[in-house]
Amino acid sequence: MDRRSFNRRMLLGGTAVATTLSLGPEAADANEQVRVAAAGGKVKRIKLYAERIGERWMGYGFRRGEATIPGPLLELTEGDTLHVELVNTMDVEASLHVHGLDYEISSDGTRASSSCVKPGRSRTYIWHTHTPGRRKDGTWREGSAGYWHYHDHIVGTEHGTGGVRRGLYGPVIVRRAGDVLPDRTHAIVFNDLMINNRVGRSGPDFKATVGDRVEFVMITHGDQYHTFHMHGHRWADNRTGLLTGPEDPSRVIDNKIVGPGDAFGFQVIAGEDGGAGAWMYHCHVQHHADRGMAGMFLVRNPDGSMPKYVTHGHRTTHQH
Ligand SMILES: [Cu+2]
Repeated sequence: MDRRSFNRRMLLGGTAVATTLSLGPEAADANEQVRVAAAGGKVKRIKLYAERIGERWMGYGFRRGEATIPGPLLELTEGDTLHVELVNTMDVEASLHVHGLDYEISSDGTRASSSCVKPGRSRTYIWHTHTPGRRKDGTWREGSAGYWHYHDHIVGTEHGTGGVRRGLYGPVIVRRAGDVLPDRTHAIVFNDLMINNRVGRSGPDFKATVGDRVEFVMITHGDQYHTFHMHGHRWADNRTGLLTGPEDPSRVIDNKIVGPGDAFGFQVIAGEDGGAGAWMYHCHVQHHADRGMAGMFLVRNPDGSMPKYVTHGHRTTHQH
């Protein structure tokens, strides 16, 4: 795990554990075993600051003056509870609204529920998660596990349109006990025609070495529909992005339609099939890609070498 992603992730309830999961007889080599999530059930308290970033942007951060876009990854395991004290250092009201988790109406983060935070004040939002199980009526209740996200719901309009546009959003991952843990996690947020609110003609690049288990959380905001595509890698279109075995019927894809409010995620083994290279990821709506909705998954060889590539944003001089 690289330092940057480690600092920006909150490990709740010790998800990084020594437990390993045997993938079957063909994975008998101990070095090939993966780390898996331990059982949840813990209560954790964190502070999140809503701040201005320069004149133009806003973001969430774990410490004053350290807000980022996207905000920090909040990682839980089913059964965990998270108390988030949101400190609003801005001169406008802000809030925190989460998708996918359990909360009472007082933690909804909306004007309608009077759960926003005035300038200079703070408020604690409480998020719960639960394991799957059978209801008394015999039907199956889903668990909280999934790739989710949080965002402001009050800046600009009662839907947080101004806050989301300026960068008040971030990823949430709820794992199920036993889920495979990645080496590192990156968030990619399509927000109108920006990726992670970067200006200019490109999205962020993400570095890895061949063989790394890399997780991506992909979130969409704004007014546009997109298609998220990654070169040289594929994933399963299910909760984890991983097939559970040879009988798993999930479709394997490398391109997915996404719209505002969506989140999904997946893990890949960097360069597993194609080796090292500057593997593009981009929106596959052509005029979105041409306007800069693209970045690189930079996968190096273990010896640090890398096939040559042309930096993205390079304008072609003629069309084919
Ligand atoms: Cu697009």
